Amino acid sequence: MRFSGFESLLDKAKGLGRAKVAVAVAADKEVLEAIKIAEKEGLITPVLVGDSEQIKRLAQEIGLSLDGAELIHELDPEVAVHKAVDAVVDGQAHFLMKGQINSSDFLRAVLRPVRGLRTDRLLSHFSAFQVPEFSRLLFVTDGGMNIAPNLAQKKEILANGILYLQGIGMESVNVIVLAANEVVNEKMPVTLDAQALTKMSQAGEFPGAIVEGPLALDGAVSAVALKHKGIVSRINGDVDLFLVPTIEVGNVLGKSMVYFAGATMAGIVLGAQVPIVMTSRNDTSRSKFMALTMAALSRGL
Ligand code: COD
Repeated sequence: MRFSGFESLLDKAKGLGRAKVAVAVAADKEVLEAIKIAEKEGLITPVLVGDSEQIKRLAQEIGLSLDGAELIHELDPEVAVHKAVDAVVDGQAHFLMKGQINSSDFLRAVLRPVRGLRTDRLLSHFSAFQVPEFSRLLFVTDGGMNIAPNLAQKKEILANGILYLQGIGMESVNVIVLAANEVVNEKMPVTLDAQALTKMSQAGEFPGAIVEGPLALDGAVSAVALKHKGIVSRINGDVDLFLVPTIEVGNVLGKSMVYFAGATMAGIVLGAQVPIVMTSRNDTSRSKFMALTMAALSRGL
């Protein structure tokens, strides 16, 4: 099963009932607009942590009712993130969302050694893209958390992504380990890692997924490109998930889809005790709402 677009994720998430989401540094119009839509769709009730006067003013401006919401007043953004993590750890909220705060500061609070949200898994960023003219959602990992993962970390990042996609209903996942070309070359260490991951996949280490690489972007999405290059690929242009070599590649790939191709992006963090919504501060309210939907869907995985 494949997801044709975000609406199909939303349909699935609606069946799960409401969850409480703690929003770290919530005084932001796009964040609150996303909360408003998610609340209306029956997905969430919010715990809004931040400058409560500003939150109330913005809520009034966009017509968000705060009747069912909890407000935790905190003016200092760094302290607000910790209070939002506290709310999750203390069972006041089922998951966490990043608001108007820098990603690294947000993630450091998530990873704090005492009363943090770590597990025995590596945490990794995972994003979904709805690209106009594309018949299915595309997924990218990790363009937001792990900076330059080594082979063992790439394996964990991949496992997180595959587990998520299988958990939300995709029985088989086509993964391309992205590189600049298809030839394994020791001067390009990314290609060596890609080859190693492909071998692991062939040995059955990623059940329910086909992992192939190294492959360049064109061969990942186009059977015509593969034919021109004379490359045989089991995935044959039908990629679901891109494993990128570094955070920069993931970030540029994602933002290219958004800015050059008009895609909508939604990002979450996997591998923590609870789902975490982590979108870019520049993302639209629709992006943030879709990320909330993705996180809501992953409850219980
Ligand atoms: N999963 C689990 N534990 C982790 C992870 C992870 N992905 N990363 C670090 N840890 C643990 C380490 O094992 C260690 O115990 C502790 O956390 C601190 O590790 P450091 O010293 O490597 O971590 P930091 O605090 O310097 O950096 C961790 C960040 C996640 C903050 C850092 O990697 C980062 O800034 N990533 C990029 C975020 C970003 O800018 N994204 C932009 C796109 S929106």
